Amino acid sequence: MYRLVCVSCGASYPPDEILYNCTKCGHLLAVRYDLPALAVSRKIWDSRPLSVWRYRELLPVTIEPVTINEGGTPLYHLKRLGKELGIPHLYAKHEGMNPSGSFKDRGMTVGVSMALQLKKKSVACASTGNTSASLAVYAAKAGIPAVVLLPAGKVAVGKVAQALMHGAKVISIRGNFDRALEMVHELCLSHGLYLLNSINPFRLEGQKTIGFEAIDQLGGVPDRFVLPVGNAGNISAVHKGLLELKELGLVDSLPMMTGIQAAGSMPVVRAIRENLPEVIPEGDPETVATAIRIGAPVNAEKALTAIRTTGGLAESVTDDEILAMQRDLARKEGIGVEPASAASVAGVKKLIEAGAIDRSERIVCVVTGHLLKDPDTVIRQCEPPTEIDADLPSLLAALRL
Ligand code: AN7
Repeated sequence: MYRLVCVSCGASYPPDEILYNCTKCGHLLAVRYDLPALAVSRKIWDSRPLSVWRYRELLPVTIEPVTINEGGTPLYHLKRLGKELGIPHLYAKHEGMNPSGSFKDRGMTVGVSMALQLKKKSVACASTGNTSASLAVYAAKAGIPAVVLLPAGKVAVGKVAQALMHGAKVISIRGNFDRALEMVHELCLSHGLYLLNSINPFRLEGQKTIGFEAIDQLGGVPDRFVLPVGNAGNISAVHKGLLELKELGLVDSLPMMTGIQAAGSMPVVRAIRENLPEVIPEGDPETVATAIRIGAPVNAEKALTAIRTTGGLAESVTDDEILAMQRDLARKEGIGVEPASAASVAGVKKLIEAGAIDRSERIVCVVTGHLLKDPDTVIRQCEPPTEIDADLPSLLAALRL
């Protein structure tokens, strides 16, 4: 029903081959379905609950999946923020509402299911945090061991807590995410662990369902999809899924794919701005949005194509802009997200103010992870609680009543 196809040279491999790169040219592989042969129908999808597995005909898993109800996340109409920005059709897809609190669960339900389908006995990843938390959760559900490599001192505490509590073997390396990914890749090739970073073509299949769900919830294709970009897996995955819907005749237009990066970590934005054929890695990325503190995004090639071919945009936002939007989402919309997630909406604000986006557009921002992932960054921005003696006069004084 599908093959693994090189995104660059088109070389094709059988579906059960355990490969992360094309053996001919070294580029990444993607799952290519024989779309006309699939029994996909809108009617069947509509009869199922909103979730990753609603779209199972467009997923590679044939066994009973490892699932804990991922996807089916809310799409919120940001009326108050939209009004402030003068954009009436601004939406946020809150991926922080997934089981482990980030969009990574969509990829991991598929990726860990594929690990079992391919008879792998253990799984591994490098991570800025959320991937490790999600992998730990799904490996626990599957009953197989997981190894996760984290950049020491640069992972938000909630994510480390999850990886530890769900039983992964957690290794902190004295190096950044990009180095951790190189190391875990080598480990997996030499020792047979199944690699579940976004170079794994199956994991990204799960993540493409963000786009499917948003279209189903909106009742149509938005003009623009805006995503925070780290390794650029998610923006590539959503684009791939939408191309499949178009080829199947289920949609007739594609949204403008728009990627937002942190100003201290913006190789994709640079490549778009300077019209480079490929990204130039940044050796020392830095941002408060540690989830997207990635200098050498492995999926950049696909992300550049997604942005360019859809007429999308790429923009960077400063840490201050990210944190200001994190507060705005929390206080004006009741939506609690981690800094990387606020980057998408902060990017829209910046692009609107620069006149780069038409105000009548229907815009879906993907907010990727939950506020509680990174409580330290939240606490640092807020006044501490007011501590008082346990009597009413003290309470009234504290409230200035
Ligand atoms: C909240 O966990 O890379 O562009 O190792 O956690 O697909 O990499 C996390 C990435 C955006 C960027 N928002 O997605 C990891 C990791 C949040 C994230 C991204 C991440 P990609």
